[in-house]
Amino acid sequence: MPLHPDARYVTDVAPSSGRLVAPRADLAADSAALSLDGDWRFRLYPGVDEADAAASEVGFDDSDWDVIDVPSHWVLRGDGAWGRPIYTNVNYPFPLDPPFVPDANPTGDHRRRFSVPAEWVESGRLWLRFDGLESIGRVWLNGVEIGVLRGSRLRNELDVTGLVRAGENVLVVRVSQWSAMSYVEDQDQWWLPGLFRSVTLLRRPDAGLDDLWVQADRDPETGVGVLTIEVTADDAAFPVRVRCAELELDLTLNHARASVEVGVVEPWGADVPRLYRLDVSNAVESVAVNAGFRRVEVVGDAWLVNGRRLRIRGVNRHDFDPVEGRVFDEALVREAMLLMKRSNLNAIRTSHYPPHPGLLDLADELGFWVMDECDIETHGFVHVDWAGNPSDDPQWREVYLDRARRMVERDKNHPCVVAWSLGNESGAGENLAAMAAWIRERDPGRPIHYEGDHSDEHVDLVSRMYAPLEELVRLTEARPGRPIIECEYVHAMGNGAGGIAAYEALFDTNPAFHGGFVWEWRDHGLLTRTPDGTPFYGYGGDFGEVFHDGSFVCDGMVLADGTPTPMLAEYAAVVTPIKLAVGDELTVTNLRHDSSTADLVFAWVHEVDGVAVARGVFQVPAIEPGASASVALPELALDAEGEHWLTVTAALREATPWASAGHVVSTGQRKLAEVARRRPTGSSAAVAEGDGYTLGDARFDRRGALVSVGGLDVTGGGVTLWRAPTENDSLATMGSYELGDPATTGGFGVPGPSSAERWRSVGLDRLTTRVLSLDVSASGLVVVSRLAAAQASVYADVTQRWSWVDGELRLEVAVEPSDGWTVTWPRVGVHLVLPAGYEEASWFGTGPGENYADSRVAARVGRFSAPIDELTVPYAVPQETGHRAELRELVLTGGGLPEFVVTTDDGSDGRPGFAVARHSAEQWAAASHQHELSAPTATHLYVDIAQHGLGSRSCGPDVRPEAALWPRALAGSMAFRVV
Ligand code: IPT
Repeated sequence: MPLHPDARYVTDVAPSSGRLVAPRADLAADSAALSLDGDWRFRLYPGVDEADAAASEVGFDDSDWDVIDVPSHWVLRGDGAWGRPIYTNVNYPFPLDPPFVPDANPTGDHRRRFSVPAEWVESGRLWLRFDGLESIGRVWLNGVEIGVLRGSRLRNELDVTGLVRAGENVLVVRVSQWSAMSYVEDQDQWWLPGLFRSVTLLRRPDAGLDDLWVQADRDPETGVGVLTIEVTADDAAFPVRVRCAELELDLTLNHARASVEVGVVEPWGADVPRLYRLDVSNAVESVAVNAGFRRVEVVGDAWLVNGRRLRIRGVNRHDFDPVEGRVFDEALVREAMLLMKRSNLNAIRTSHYPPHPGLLDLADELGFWVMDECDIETHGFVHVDWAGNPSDDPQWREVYLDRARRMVERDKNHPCVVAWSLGNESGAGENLAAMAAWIRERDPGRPIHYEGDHSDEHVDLVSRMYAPLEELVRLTEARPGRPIIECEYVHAMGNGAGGIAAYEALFDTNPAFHGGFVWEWRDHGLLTRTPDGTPFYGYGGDFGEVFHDGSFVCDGMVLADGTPTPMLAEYAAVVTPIKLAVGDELTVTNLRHDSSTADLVFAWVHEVDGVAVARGVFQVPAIEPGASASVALPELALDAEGEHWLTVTAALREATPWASAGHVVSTGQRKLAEVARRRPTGSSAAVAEGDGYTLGDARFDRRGALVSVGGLDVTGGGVTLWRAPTENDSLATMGSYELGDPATTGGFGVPGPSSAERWRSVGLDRLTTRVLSLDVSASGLVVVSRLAAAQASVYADVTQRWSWVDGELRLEVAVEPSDGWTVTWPRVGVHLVLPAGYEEASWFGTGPGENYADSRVAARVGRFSAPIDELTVPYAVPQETGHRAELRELVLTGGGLPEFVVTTDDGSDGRPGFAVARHSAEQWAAASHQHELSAPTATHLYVDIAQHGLGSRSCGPDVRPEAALWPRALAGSMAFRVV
């Protein structure tokens, strides 16, 4: 049965309708407002047709309805009684049949009574504001229908003057999950219906300051500021006074618009977010505006702010919380933004809709370049080659234009907004072109961005996502004289992304590159429970969805619970604007936008084998943005035995609003010398004993596998080539270097099986061992074995030379692949199984975080210690984690167990790295959530001679050739000791 005529509005292709107020700026006014947040009566219907027509009537009895708090998403309340969240990425979770949506269209009636004081209705106007509701709302006030609201992440205001009564009023909002608008809101995120942003009744005085636009320009040459103020209000609203004590400004406007020169001003920028507070007032209302003086321009291939090219060290950010969904919490968001600042991030793309306005207030205050993106995405049409795409269908033109208007008008006063983005992944078309034209006309002061149309005709910034290096280089030729950015890159899903430093190095080669925005800030795991009550962060499929996109919603630099992943530290180290080159001297380069290095202390420490022996501070002159300076290294004594390292840090001299004094902005390191140690000689003989062999204090079984060391159960010791695939190993959305020649494929390679699929196809996850020979001699035990998988003709031969020297068990390993391998190897590692119970690890090697061949910038050489549980990262999907390259010495302690010590040698293939974990690669690979891992029964130690890089192939380029582990002869040596 088709929709009842009364319910057909849900499939109308139209902007909001009803008693709408023209879109206007988000203003901090002193006029009264009544928050309607809090408890509302709530009833959920299976479809819009089933909604109770009488519910809109004033006298309707809702006393038996449920209660819901606003703002909220009803699917995140009610313990499943009100439905569950659904996750899809590109796909629509309903048939592609625009503008229609399924009959099963969860529809929630929200009812609230509120009282207003009598004087509110006696004079002036009353406006009802909705900051966000998903995806469509029909609204009645005191039984009168006042509007149909569309545009989930955009503000709507309705003029309800004359409808509000003194005393009790009844507001009813009927929100449906699906509507025609869902076709243009196909962002990669949870579908979360509800009244998820505030509802407010505003008392608007007659002749109030309805809309204001303050443009604060600053001449980059002279520093002179010009304020242009535009007031949209009744004639009776004038004169309007604009005051700013700091600027000694007191201006009276008698008409809508005025410009005034205010002398030399300090610029607003992401490094130094200098705001001037303006008071704009008239007889009835006063509004506070934070003005930031800056000029944004695109000149040739330069995207300039205040005359300097921007370098975007950015991140894509969604409004997201694992409990509340898209409901905004100022304190939590501030905390996250402080962490961004401490991680050297200076820019945010508000993927993929205008954020809660509070985000922009924080960005103004703390200093972030913001790309404000409109609430438009039609990605699912890509599956039908964009046939019927709303972006190019005249029927949708007004919807697109309306959204552009509502974004620009709401957010126009924010100095942080330095670009408007038309939306995301919506193909190409006339409606996008019309949006660009409207925005350009309305606000020529900010460039326009949109990635989805690679003709780049309607935009000021040439933008790509996940483009590999080669594609970016090609773009500089294809789009000469234009600024280039990556609006999404280095996909932070699971363990990765690797290869960040290669982008940074490329960006340094050509000024047309303005940097990029990481995809993305945070995993969108939603807090839920297993049937037996274990809490966990769920992803697609964990909420009973029949059709979903799995863990692709967990791809952030911080986990769902807010814990930073190692990628955040890696990104911070790669993009730091303070470059420290420690060579024969220290060279400091300042790539900040607008502050010198005067706020930094440059300290050094000299360590021998990771132990500090001397410290000092460099006298570095204040370096201006874009400049460098060099100073001499300290004179140091380098005769002690061991490795001599000089580590330099640039740290904050004083606390800032985002970090405490001493916060490290950049680190540089150099090995100064290595004075060789004397090595003990003289080894014990191996002897056959019982069912196996004895070598010093070590025992082996009859096939030469380790059984114990110094009386401690230490088993295995064989070579493994397998790692639990990362999501970059197991997903292959965008092609692979393994298959494609970068020169002919633009660098993406051609689509092909993922690394994990290839690895499994040759049985790397199920290798078997056959001992080829076992030599027992006076110098030890030599075991040669062959690793191969069922039905495979390729193999690897492993030679293990065990010896007992000076109280420790030494192992030299050599691995030799057969001919015919066509896949990379995940790792070449020695796997030892120790008793469960070890608690702590301390090591001399690289750290503090995990690091791989293509993610090693944040790692430094030194001594570190950590609880074993913190050596691995609980990614949403269990996967390879915890590798730290170039180990020298590792000590495991705790659990009442004897100390277990591992040392390595620096050989022809470098020093092995290590990982210690509660679970094995096989156990990780078999689980799809952390809570599926069984209780630990062992401590797993991997000493890796090599590991494959990480890459970014879950969405982007594969591991680059220089970090790929192709089968080759490899060797390493290590020693084990029980104390
Ligand atoms: C790109 C999307 O813009 C973003 O929303 C997110 O889905 C990201 O990828 C992956 O996590 S689209 C991709 C198919 C290039």
